[in-house]
Amino acid sequence: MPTTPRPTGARRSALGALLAALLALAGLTALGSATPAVAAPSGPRTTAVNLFQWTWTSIARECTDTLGPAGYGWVQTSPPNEHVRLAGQWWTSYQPVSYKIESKLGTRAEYKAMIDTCRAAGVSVSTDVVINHMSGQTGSGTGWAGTPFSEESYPGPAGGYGPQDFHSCRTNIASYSDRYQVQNCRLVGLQDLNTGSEYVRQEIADYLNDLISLGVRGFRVDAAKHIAATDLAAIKAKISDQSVYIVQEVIGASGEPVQPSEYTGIGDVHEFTYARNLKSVFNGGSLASLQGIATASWLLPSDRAGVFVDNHDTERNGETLSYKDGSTYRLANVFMLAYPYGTPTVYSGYAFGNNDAGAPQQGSGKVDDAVCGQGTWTCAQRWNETAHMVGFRNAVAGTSLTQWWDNGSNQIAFGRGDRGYVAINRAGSALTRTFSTSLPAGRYCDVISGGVSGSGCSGTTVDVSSSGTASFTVPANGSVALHVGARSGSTTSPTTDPTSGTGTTVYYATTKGWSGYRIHYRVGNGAWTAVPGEAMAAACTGWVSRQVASGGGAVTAAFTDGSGQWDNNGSSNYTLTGSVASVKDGVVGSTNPCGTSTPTPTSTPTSSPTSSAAQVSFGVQATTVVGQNVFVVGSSAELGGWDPAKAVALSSAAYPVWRAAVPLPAGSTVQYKYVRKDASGAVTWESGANRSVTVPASGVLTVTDTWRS
Ligand SMILES: [Ca+2]
Repeated sequence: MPTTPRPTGARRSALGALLAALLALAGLTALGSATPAVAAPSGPRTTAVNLFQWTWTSIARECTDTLGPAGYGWVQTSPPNEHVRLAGQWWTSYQPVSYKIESKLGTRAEYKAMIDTCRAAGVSVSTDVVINHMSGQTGSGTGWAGTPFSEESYPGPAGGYGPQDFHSCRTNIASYSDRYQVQNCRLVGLQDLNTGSEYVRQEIADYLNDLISLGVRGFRVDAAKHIAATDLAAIKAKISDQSVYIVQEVIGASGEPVQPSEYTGIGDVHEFTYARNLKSVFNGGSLASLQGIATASWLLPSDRAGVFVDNHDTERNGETLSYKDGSTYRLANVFMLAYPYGTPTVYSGYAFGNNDAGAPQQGSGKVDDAVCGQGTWTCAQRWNETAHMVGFRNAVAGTSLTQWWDNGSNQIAFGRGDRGYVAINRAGSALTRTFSTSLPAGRYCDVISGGVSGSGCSGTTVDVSSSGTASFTVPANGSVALHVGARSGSTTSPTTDPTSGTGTTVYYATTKGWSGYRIHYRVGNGAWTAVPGEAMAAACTGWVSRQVASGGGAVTAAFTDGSGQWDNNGSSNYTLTGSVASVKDGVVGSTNPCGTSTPTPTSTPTSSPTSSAAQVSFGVQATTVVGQNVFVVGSSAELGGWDPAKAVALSSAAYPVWRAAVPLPAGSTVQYKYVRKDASGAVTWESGANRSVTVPASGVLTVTDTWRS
């Protein structure tokens, strides 16, 4: 039985070896410049979080409570299939016994429920898949789900493997300079599948397709370096949905024959050199050296690099920073999420002393549900340095590096277009200066010390002048991050362009009872949205809606729950035109089903006030540009409790008045304000004091306000 069953590839920490690795890679990346079409995470939500050894039930809850609201696009789970039954160690997850989805982390039903819950929260699920090998056990045993096995004999439940399905080399990899050994011999005792075999390739593809059928949208391929790239490409070709996101564990190291660049035609590749460099720089190097790394010749191209500060292997072998590095680790996460390079994965596991120690678990080996604030779970995904920086990354998506500043050493600052600005201070004393930003003038909330709270900030407030300058203090070993999605109540005037506010507000009836609703569409002959399309928001009872920037063109659309169920009008799709379109039970209409006329005074009230559905119809006159939408947010739960992510979408059917009716507790008084969101999700609050309204005892109260710039 291996005591260290995971590869470390390069076990080098000396700076000299690191530099040698960088130089070696410099000559190799040119070979990897061919970039065939490979699916990348769609939309601005591109950041993943690896909830290592979290149970499926825990992940589902975290998607709803934290990941979705924070703006994470993906959650990567630990391997979900049957593994060896040993109590204690985490790495049993990496010793497969069968492809039955049943593990110490939960059942198949729980995995499916987790996927559905996460997707309803806007978070796609990526699965860590172990397909290079089976277990490292040489005796006979019984797997977690009851499947019997012995060395090179894994009978099923379906298909299964016998000795003919394993590579003939039965010794351990002894030399990483020998390509044959790396890809055909045993990785620390793990029985190596013959991935050159058509039968084995199909067995693996069947497993991946089973996961896709449950709603999985991405794969992290474990030990990909130990599978020949040609074998992995052949397996990928058998996948039922070629749009799934793939990121591969190929640990780059100096002088080795197998290099990450061989795998970029299949999907993204985890960029270990980047993570090692972050450790070197943040632990005594110079942060100023990070300025140009987005195009560094010794790193993979940005659009092929899966980047991370640490993962479950490197936090144990010391190759990278980890939670044990405290504020330094947090600063490295801020940098990764602020800087425009690669597709990031935030890592979150549990505190450990012994490298083999598993997550908190029961005597049977079944892992306990993770609860933040209890036990050893780090819950790093909830830190402001991660969760709020995911919001930053979403807000600045698509922008370039601007306004780089450094002190020649360990204090740096930079902007992302005119949408964000960050300052990182890896020095032992505070940094106070006037920074030059490209941000619009206004009052911003530092999202590291806090964030937007009501009409103000819960942490530090920073004013940006009309010339873009901002004077503030960055704490010792700390950071400050500002972005246009986190501005305080008084902001500059929103951009207005009344002539371009032509869109189509699409309503869809919720008669299907789906857990979530998305619209997948294109305008005219333009490009389709990335599958599964864009989320629709609750509009009024029985309806969801989304404004499509149609510019007056016809919209071709289908609707989905985001988890495999579709309404595509019997394969004909729906054609939607005009400023308002509704779809209910296959019928297209052109009126706003949530429309609220001025209420007629009820002449004969007969219903009991206690059972009445009192509503306030919130309306605000606001001019917008294409892609912007207007929401109402307020003090009550129905109005999102001041959380812009939970604000109620208003309809533009009567543009320039945006309106929606919201059921509220009869007779209560609520405070509210209007916010705009642009296409990237950036939030702008209207200025001034909170508004207030007293909900009637019954019926609908209509208010019509004017946006305060
Ligand atoms: Ca292999």
